[in-house]
Amino acid sequence: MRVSVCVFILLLIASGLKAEDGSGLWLRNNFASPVNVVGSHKSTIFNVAKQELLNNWQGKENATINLLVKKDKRIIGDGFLLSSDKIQANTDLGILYGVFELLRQQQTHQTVSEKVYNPSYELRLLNHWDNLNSSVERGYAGKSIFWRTGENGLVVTENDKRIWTEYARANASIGINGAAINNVNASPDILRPDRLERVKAIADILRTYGLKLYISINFSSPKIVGGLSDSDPLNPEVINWWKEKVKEIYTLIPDFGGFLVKANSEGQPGPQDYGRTHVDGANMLADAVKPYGGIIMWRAFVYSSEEDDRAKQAYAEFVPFDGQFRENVIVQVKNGPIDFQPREPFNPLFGAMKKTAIMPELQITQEYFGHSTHLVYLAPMWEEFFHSDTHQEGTGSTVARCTDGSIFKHRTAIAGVANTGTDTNWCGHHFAQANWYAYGRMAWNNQLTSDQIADEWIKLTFNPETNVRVALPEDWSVNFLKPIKQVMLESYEASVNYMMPLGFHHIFQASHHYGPGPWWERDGVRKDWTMPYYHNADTIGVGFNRTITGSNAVAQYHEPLKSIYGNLETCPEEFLLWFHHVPWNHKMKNGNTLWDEICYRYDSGVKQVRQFQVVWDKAQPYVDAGRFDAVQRRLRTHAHDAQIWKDACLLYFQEFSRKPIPFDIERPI
Ligand code: GCW
Repeated sequence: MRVSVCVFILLLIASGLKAEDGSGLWLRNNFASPVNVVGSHKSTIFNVAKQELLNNWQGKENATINLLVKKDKRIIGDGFLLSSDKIQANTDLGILYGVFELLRQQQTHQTVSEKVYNPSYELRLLNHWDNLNSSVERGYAGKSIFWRTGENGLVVTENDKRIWTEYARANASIGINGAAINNVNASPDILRPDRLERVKAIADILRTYGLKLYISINFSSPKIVGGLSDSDPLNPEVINWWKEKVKEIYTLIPDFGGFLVKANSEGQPGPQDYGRTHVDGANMLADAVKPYGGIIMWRAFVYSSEEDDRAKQAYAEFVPFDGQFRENVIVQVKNGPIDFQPREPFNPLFGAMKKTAIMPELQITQEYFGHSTHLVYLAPMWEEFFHSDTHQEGTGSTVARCTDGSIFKHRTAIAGVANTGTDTNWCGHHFAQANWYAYGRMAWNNQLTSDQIADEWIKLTFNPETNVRVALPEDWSVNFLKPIKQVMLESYEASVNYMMPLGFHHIFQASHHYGPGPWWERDGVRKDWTMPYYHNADTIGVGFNRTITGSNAVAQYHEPLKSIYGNLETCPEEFLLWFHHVPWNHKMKNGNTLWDEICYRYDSGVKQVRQFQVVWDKAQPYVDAGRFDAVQRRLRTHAHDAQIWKDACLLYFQEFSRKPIPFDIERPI
């Protein structure tokens, strides 16, 4: 009996169940044609590249492909030159990336033409907010893939290795070359020898696909782990402790990437605890890792309740330090000045710190986008961010150009907060895989469009031809690809509409950040952790006055933005309530009053999600049952949540506007 169950399970696996459960991500090819691969180089990565080509070739049968590691000035870093019969790169990793690009073009039916592909950023990282007890902060896809609990939690199993290998492969396929594998709210325990052994085991596997390993550290480690009397960055004993610790790490992991640090932020310890500065803290660590080529990513996510406006603090604290950080320090800045909100203007630190390497931090995990329940494709938001013009070095100083080395010649890097976990499909929602994919693609090339990336991802992920070798239905492009891409492209704006249109921000229910909570406040809770702080609704109007008559956060933006944002008439409407406290009767560009416009925006968000349901239902013939049902179920909850957002926010704000809602509000049946 038991034997037959096993056989049955094996058969299921062999018959492609793996592809249907979503675990194959966008790497779902199940067959290959023969190909001759010419070229050799003694390295694991080179061999991995060769094997990938042999295992997945879908071009002409018995074609010949040359893999050539040879310096060429046109090729930068781990970039590559691709043509129909050759991949050339300066490094083995470049060859691997070239292989994946070639396979992608085959699987998406493109004609391969000769072209150089260079990365926008030198370092393209994932940040995992994984705790050592296996939970994941803001993780919605199961437990940590790196950390387990229990008596044998630190023992490296075959299953661990398999997951880490698949993880590394998926990342390499989209150009990601580094991972910080523990939460920025860091447990000091990561630096204890038994944990470092596990870190080494992970590094050994990630390396085979060209990923460097980084860890987040707790600034109080010298005191907590090392037993010193303090962790003052200017204390010679502390300096020495870090030096010794770094030596220990590099003995285990010679190509270790460096440290990610959240200091003096949300209660985390930091140099300010000892009257020192971010520069003192970051430079001390930078000196410790420097002999080994390591880097320090120092986060600028700082705010306190004493400030009149949380949005101003990072700029105020960091800009005065411009030019004082060591060359191997990179200041890591979230895309917006508050905190990964549905829509924020770019953080004014971008372009403003000219003598410091600045790296963007994006959030892939959907902390503020309905977790793993809502279907939200985030690439349009990132596209908007990259293209935002800071004007810092004249017109065209986009965030992309300020951070990718085009304007300022520093090290370049980018980080995305990962959405992976132990869920079979890695990300909880099948469409959340697209955000991991899109992040990697944009980190490689910050000029790719969200449209192109969605197109690629759908073809790779849902094309039945690449999954289980059935012929592509003739109407697939019209009836599946096109409408589903449309859903993805609209989904970001839809979620802004039903959650926080017109510049509203942080009106989430506290702590879990899932549903609405514009009313949320408690006695004794710091003000910037209550929600009316962000919307300031009263009988006159609503919104945060960040103009010269308010907090004057607009002054942190370079002209002409300062004036454009600062003036009610010129401020883009999507940021209206971000920068202004606006009267309910204010006339919008389309003639509606602000109040009516708020109502219509919320309503249109709900309608959009309901339309997504209609589109998905029609997609049924083109999707396997498992993934179809999973997405359909989630869309049902998504639509219901959108309606709750609309009703809750409108009924709440109506207490202040005292105006009728221009349509019937929905009530639970
Ligand atoms: O958005 C907030 C999150 C915290 C997170 C913090 C940060 C890791 O709610 O969970 O902590 O940002 O980015 O440090």
